[in-house]
Amino acid sequence: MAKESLIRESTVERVRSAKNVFALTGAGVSAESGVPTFRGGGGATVWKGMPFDVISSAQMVERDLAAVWEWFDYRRGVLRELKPNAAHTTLAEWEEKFNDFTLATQNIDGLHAAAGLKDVLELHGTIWQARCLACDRSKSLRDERGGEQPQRPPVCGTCGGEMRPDVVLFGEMLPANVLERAAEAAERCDVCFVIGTSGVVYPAAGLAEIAKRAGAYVIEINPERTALSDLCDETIKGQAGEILPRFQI
Ligand code: BV8
Ligand code: ZN
Repeated sequence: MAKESLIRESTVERVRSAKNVFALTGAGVSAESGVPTFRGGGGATVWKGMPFDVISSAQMVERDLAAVWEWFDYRRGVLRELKPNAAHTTLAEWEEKFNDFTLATQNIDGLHAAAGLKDVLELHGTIWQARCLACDRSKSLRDERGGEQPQRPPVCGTCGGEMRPDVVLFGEMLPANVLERAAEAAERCDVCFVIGTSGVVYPAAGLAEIAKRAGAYVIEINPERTALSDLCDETIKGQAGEILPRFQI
């Protein structure tokens, strides 16, 4: 049994008495569901020789949309069988327990919603939708069965245009309304959790800075130190799925 991470009683009390809680999550919150992270564990994800921030970039959509679809179809295939873990389910329970709980995720895997979280701020979009390059309409990819080879790139049912993954790629703006709501929640929270993120991708990582500047107590949950660790009031070293349920909110 891995050594239990220490959670200070004073921290548990502080969280239990918090009115407004904001949580920023990254790939690490899905790690215990079997979703590979991007950077942790000593190596960045590479796809067909391209680092993921090259294949997951705006210019790749122009340069090679078919390769972008191959990359996201591969990841959807991995995700299709995976389930939320205790971190996702605990955070979904917290939505009912705090009078003001907002969660913003950098993840595109849909696992927070699958765990029952009703209002998920998906800062980087979702792997489960396609969006038309011509008219911006989106459509769900949920009904595509694994194993089939659906048409790629998908064709927009409205205008016949080519569609792309409905995901925010490197070099692209985040959905303004989503980022705004996340920033407002970070601004007003008493406690900010930073869970399972290496804290290198902006503007998402900047949400922890907003919370800190606004006077929140910032708690990081991560087995490793990150780019945000110095900013946090404390880092609880360990796995999110093991630590979060122990707050017993
Ligand atoms: C933007 C969707 C304005 C795609 C993602 C040059 C040109 C343009 C922009 C930039 C540029 N240089 C820098 C930038 C800004 C860039 C950026 O921040 N780059 C970084 C790398 C330096 N940002 C952008 O481009 C953003 N847009 O700036 O727009 C603009 C517009 C035009 C021109 C200029 C500026 C858009 C960023 C969004 C990119 N899309 N995802 C996809 O998924 O393929 S980001 C991608 O990284 C994922 O969303 C991922 O979630 C995210 C961040 O990674 P993490 O979530 O932190 O995951 P990571 O693997 O890194 O870490 C996991 C952590 O979990 C580790 O710490 C590990 O220890 C921990 N862990 C492991 N197991 C557990 C655990 N923790 C807890 N429990 C466990 N069990
Ligand atoms: Zn269209």
